[in-house]
Amino acid sequence: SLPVPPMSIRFDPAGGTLQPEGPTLTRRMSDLEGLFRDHAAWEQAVADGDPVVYSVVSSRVPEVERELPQSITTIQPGSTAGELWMTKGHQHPNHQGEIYLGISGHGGLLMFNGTETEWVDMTPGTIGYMPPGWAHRSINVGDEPYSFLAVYPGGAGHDYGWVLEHGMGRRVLAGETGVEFVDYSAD
Ligand code: M6P
Ligand code: ZN
Repeated sequence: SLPVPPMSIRFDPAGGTLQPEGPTLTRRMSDLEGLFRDHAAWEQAVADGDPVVYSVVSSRVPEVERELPQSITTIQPGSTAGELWMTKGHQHPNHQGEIYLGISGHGGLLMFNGTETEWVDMTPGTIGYMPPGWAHRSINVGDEPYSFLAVYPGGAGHDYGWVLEHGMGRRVLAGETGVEFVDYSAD
């Protein structure tokens, strides 16, 4: 990838785009295999139109060592068998930190270091900090799309296998009066 010059990057909330724009990723329900507690409900959701769960628009800053890429993720509101819609979640292979900034909607940042879990409630203006070694997943806990900015080291990488193997410590469910947490050990 080519180096980029110093620049200003604009986010257009209405269009959900960055200018100048970089790569865009769309994750549908079928891309979240093995992540929801209720496998049959997940399969049914895939069969029922395979909805878009979230999208990630990135700037042109490349994901390479010493660069500082950014992206904006928008998670749609929804739940599958009571489990709120979420990102896949990942660990950074070389344990590097990352920050998120809430832009719109209401979400949460679930972090897991293999032993402990942490939850950061994310509203517009909240900066969530992920220390090195904490896997992270974002969840939409509201009834409108939840968008946040991510800024991360270009060499951080995405280890999705770690989450499939270790889980995220807790699951985030839509309860009667708000968000409810259950341990993965309850699966
Ligand atoms: C944030 C950042 C990205 C990540 C995206 C979606 O924007 O952390 O690096 O790719 O969220 O999360 P995931 O990769 O877990 O699907
Ligand atoms: Zn990350």
